[in-house]
Amino acid sequence: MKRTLSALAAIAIAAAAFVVLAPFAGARTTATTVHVTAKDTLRFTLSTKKAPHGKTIFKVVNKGTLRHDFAIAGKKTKLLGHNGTATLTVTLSKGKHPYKCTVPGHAAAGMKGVFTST
Ligand SMILES: [Cu+2]
Repeated sequence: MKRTLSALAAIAIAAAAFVVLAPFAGARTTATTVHVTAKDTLRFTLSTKKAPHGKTIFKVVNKGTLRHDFAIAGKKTKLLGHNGTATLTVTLSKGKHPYKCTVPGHAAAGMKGVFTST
């Protein structure tokens, strides 16, 4: 009888732990993909400028003829030529993260913005 009770208690504790910890485990493994288009108007178009914090995957395509890159959170893609693509995976903390093209003059001309991690 005593053994059955402790076994039941162990199951109850395990179930409770799962309920408490599962949402955190889910947040850690869920990644958001953001599609980024670079254009010669010296602007970026993002499929979304806001996502839950954590792993964020930026899939960048350069639709311009000038060369562009995409930099955020201390990481950047290689320089992309026309129709060039790159994937940049970053782990973003909660808050605002500025992004930009690092080609001289481009960010100053408007090739920049702010991505918000919620
Ligand atoms: Cu650029």
